Amino acid sequence: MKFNRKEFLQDVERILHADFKCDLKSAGKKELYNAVSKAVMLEAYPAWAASKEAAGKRCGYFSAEFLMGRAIFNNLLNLGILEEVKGALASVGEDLSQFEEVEDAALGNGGLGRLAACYLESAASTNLPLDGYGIRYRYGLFRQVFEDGYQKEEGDDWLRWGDPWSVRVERDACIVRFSDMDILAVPYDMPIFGYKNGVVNTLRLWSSEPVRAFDFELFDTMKGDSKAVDNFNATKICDVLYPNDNTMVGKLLRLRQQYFMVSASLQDIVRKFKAAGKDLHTLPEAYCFQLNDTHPVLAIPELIRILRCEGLSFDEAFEIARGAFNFTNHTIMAEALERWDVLALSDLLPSVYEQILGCQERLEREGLDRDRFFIVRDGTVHMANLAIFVSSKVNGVAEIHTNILKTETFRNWYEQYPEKFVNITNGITPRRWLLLNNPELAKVIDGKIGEGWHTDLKQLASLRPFVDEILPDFKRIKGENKQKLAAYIKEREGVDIPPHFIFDVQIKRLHEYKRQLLNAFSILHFYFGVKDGRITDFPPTAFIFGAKAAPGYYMAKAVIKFINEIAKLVNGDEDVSKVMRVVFVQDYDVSYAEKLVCAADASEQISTAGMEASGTGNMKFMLNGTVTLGTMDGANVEICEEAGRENNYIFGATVDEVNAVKHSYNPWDIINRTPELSRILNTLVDGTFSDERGVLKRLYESITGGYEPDRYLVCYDFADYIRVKEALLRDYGSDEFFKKSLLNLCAAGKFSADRSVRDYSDLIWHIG
Ligand code: 26Q
Repeated sequence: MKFNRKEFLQDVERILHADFKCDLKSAGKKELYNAVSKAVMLEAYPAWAASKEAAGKRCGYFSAEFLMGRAIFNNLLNLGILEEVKGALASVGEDLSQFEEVEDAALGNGGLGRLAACYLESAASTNLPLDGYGIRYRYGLFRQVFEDGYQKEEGDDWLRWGDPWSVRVERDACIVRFSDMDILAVPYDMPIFGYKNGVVNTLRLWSSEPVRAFDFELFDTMKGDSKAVDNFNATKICDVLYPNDNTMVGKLLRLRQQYFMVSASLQDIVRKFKAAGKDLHTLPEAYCFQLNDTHPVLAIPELIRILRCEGLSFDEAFEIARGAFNFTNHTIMAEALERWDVLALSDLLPSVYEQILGCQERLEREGLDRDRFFIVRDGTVHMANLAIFVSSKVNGVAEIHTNILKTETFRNWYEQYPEKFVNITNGITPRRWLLLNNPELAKVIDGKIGEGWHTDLKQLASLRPFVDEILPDFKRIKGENKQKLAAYIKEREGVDIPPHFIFDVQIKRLHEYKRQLLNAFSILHFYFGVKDGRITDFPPTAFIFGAKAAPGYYMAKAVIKFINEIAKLVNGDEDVSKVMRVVFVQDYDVSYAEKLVCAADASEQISTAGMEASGTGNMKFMLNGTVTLGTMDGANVEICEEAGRENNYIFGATVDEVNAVKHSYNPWDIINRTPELSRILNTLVDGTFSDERGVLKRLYESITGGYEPDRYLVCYDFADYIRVKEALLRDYGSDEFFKKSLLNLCAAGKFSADRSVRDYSDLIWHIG
């Protein structure tokens, strides 16, 4: 984008006058943020309008979550005006970095939502016509604070800072009908700027409003048969994001949210398609839709319903749906697979349910065995089965994950439709996850191999011959990033972390299968070792955690309490704190992640093998030059393929081993012959830690007792984890170690989301 400092500042000034009744001299932080952002929007409008009108097939990425993070810096970077705006503001005595206080847009939980955000950015940057469709939650993912070591949740009022990057497009509003109420859906469009290429795609987020308060004319033309309109409940639909990650909640409001977003999106798309005078049978030539897990799968029966209202037969509508939809699975965890009660669904959405039954009937007509293939069975609608049956393509998100889908989770379906299943390994955008969060390191890379890697990450491989040469710069920059992070942690958490310590980092949602507990056990192992004098010369290490637990996930919250208690013990111990620190940072989010991944020395990716579909945090660390301490799970497998297993720290049971032992496994066999482990376990029940609510006791029981003790094989992998973690900590500091870290960076090319969206386009969408 062209940039003229004088005109830009004039725009800012004029917006301040009109919207805030102030000027550059008197504007507060919030006013300045809004005016600066709006001034950029003014400049970017022509490109946005032009992109919208571009001919050719487009893909709609349907997702209940978009975890966008902070927009301003990314937008300025992609428009190529980051330094210019910084300079312009400096010339009037303002610091661009003051906007680091602006709220993250956290309209997502974790990996699935962040992936959607990375894909939008990468699609725009690779000139692919991909638009996001989702919900404009009034409150995003809760903010987390610790009180006495327990997680407490607070509302996330992300609009507090205003929303200058969205435009309310009232002319595209439409009505979504439930059996008990009609709701007005109003879209807010956010521009998605490609990296220095002039492309602007759109993220369209729907907001719910009462119909009555809106436009009676529109209301009448769309409805005809006026019935009572529920004013009170309308906004409730988009009130808040459900804070679950890899678990399903069967709440009716969640079902309303899902239908609300897909119905509005499809009505809008079909309406425009018809208005352009096109034949509905050709819809799949102009549009395809990617279903981000099962959350938007109601789009399938909804499209069929809409087409039938347009006069098409069920089979005609079905063929169009089959041509347009594709489905991504993100999890094999049984508790996350969506199922809805037939009575609830048919009661709320009778005509949608009718189409679901139509799909089940069609399945039987196609001769599929009812016992092995079903969408509706035993009073339950199985959303993944509906998605697989109707979609053209079904994909997993890493090689190992797709293989598990084929051989286990969806084995029947794979045998029936082998050609439907494809793998698309996840990726991350290198703009946010290296250029923006680690600009100094990016500059060093530019200096050696030029800037081509910004949009062609495979070029990082050509950095390999320079690894020795840039080692001093790499070490220095990592050191500076660690210093900055330590200062930030001191400010936010009040915890001192000496920057020369090894930074061992585990940041991700809190889930038993991700095994933060295994990490916690290892810390106690080191603590006792140092305390008892068994471990001498322990390499000084800071163990850093960041994670939110779903508010209703008892065990996850217990793990947070446990780690906070360990932190208190370790940091408060005069002898041990010389070589160990533990901190669980509060309210971990995208912006915190940006600071953590560039300052880490070790990336903890320690899920039970077979359970983490892919992981994308692992890629972010790798791209910033960090070794992985991990299991052979998810994308870790491919990270090792690319970077060399010898350059990472791999431990633990493999998927085959997990499958072989899980049925006969008894943790006591291990605990009984490992006094060390039994001592660690006992801290949960022997008064070492304060446990007035008894949560640690329950944690103890989850490992040692019940129907399936130690489900996630924490005890099973304990010894090997310690062995490999010790090796990592001992290796740290040598040139060998830093070389390993850098070699990971050089090998990160495959994990660019640019490659992922290109794969989607080549194998599935056929756009651009
Ligand atoms: C379902 C029904 C009702 C309420 C909530 C949900 C729900 C919400 C979120 C179910 C699952 C999720 C999130 C899943 C998720 O984030 N999966 C992660 O996806 C990443 C991107 O593909 C992978 O890298 C991770 O391995 C995977 O855990």
